[in-house]
Amino acid sequence: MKVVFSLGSNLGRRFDTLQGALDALFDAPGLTFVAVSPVYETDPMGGPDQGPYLNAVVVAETTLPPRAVLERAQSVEDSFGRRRTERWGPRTLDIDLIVAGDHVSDDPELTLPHPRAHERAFVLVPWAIADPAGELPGHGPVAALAGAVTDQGVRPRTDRTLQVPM
Ligand code: PH2
Ligand code: MG
Ligand code: MG
Repeated sequence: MKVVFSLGSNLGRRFDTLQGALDALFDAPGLTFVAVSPVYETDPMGGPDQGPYLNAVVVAETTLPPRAVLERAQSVEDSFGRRRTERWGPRTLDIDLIVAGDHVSDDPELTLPHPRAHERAFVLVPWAIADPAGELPGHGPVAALAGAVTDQGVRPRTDRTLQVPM
């Protein structure tokens, strides 16, 4: 099963946090790296007044159930000092599970696909680069969705490239 993660950081050493998170995600068995997008500097969407984010998208293959993939992502967030406080507030690290194969679920703890992915340029634009043939169940090809979200302040950071995890 293919899984897609969105990584974001707008506090602290943002790039180092994204690289550390990428490495940590693949530290344990069960997830196999497929691709990572370029890094984008993005205007904050929603929430309080807060600084710009760095965002990237990671594609992996897994044999784990979606719940175990989510737990992996949350334990990586916790290890980077993530505090679960204000909704959409600033954070050192956010890892969102965007899709898990073609699973569809409205469980509030794990909604699949991610309920806002189809309208968020900071997810769609990097995802379309990492996985040009990607599909968002219920919404269609990622490349077409990415082309439809403009003016959301998503700029490639060509000076920073995430290393493929070892
Ligand atoms: N994450 C949020 C809220 N707003 N804005 C941007 N640009 N990037 C994010 O990752 C982001 C956000 C909540 O998870
Ligand atoms: Mg999020
Ligand atoms: Mg999150």
